[in-house]
Amino acid sequence: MKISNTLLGLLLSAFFLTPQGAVAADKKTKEAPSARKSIVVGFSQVGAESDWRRANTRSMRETFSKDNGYTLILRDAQQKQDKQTAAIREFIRAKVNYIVLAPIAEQGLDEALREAKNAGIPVIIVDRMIQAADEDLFVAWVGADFRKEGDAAVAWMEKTFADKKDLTIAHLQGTMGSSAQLGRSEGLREGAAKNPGWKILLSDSGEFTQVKGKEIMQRFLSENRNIDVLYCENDNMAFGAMEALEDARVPYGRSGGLKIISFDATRAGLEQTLAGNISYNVECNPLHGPRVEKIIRELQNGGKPHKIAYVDETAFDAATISKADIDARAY
Ligand code: GZL
Repeated sequence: MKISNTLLGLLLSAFFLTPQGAVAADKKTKEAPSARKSIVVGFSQVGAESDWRRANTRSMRETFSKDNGYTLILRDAQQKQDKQTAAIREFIRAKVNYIVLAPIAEQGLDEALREAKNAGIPVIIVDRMIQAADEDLFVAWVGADFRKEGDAAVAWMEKTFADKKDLTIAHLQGTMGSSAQLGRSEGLREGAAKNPGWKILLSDSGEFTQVKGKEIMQRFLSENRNIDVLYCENDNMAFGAMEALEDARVPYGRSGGLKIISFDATRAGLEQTLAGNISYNVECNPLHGPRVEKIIRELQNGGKPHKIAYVDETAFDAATISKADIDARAY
């Protein structure tokens, strides 16, 4: 009995061929990994303004990979908050399973986060904090204790300048209103209040970028060259400040003169610390990917993750850092 091609085609598609023509995994073989329903994560990232930020993005991309069972939708806000609001709304429309947010500033996202909550999408905050009107607008936060970072820098200043009655400080701040800037600046302000001889003569924001850090340092130097300490709220602004100091032939670091304190302890920042150009560098760990994944796994299993989780951090002194310290670093 001759079976027509059409009938044969119908028989095959009924039993073996999926509509796309791929052979369906039969019941006996393990489910094909790519067929396992991947968890869709929408990640709104601050930008790409610094080495720290790029290391943070790398950590998230490496963790939320296809091979690990995820689909990552990453949106770079280019340090503009309205882009973060738009990204959160895009994720809601896309019905992602989780929203991860690295907020630019502490205020201004409540409305979008409330929409995410009403859509039933859990929000995890990483890195900087938000001052949400309603604590339930996010399920968990993981990041650094920025005030503690500032206190570590102040403790080093108190030890290093114990015999210096008067101390002139220039303060290069990060993005105003970000938790990193608020905490690190508060640490310095409290330190100056405890040490009457400390004077914060110059202060302005370099937006955590190298270009702006150089520009602000140039302005500082045009106003006052008698600076003992530059308290710089991240490595990239410190790199810009060093360019300005070199252009102005102002000595700094091991060669005497101005001492630079920095934050982040990125690889490039630690190389400058090893060289003695940065005198003290306070770590701010960017490897949040695995920590966020642990929170998602807990939620997937019906668990209740800690609302607030601080990362462990250390600091590096130019007087004691070694090449081995840098080689041992994961970023
Ligand atoms: C700190 C992070 C800051 C870094 C900067 O957790 O928010 O933003 O210190 C980065 O390098 O731009």
